[in-house]
Amino acid sequence: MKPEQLETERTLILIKPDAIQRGLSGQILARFEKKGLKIVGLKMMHLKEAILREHYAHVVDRPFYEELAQFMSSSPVFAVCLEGQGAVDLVRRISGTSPDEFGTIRGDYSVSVQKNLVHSSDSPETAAREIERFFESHELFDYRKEEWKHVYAECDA
Ligand code: IDP
Ligand code: MG
Repeated sequence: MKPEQLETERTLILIKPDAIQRGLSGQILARFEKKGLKIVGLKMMHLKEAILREHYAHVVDRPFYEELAQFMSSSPVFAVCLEGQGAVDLVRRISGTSPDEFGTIRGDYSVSVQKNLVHSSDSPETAAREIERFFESHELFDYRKEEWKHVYAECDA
């Protein structure tokens, strides 16, 4: 399978402050890398109020929002853009949605509904908006991932 023949998509993760404080960022990133996803953008950012209000607009009126905003701005995060076939759904499933979902990042390393280590985009439309929110176009890299010929088969195209 030639990497350029694949139809891939991009998604966004945030490795949250609790993951960095707990020394788990490498292990978290490794889970996505080991599944064959390509890192096309990666940066450390200290999130401030404006970007958090935009990113968490869907929960801004919830009672936990202030605590969430404090947590997410308490120390830096890693914003990472990942690419692969069906990447949005795949990355969301590797991340998990609750601390009870063993075998996922949240299930294996977290116990909190808030301090849950990793954000991942929940649909292709959200992913496109979130990638634009966290990355300038020149911060995203188009390159050939040689490993992909060992990751995908022709019948997967
Ligand atoms: P998601 O991260 O699984 O997509 P969302 O519902 O989009 O979950 O919520 C965004 C973030 O808000 C969660 O990742 C978590 O950190 C926090 N959060 C969600 N629900 C609660 C809650 O009930 N209490 C406290 N924090 C919450
Ligand atoms: Mg969400």
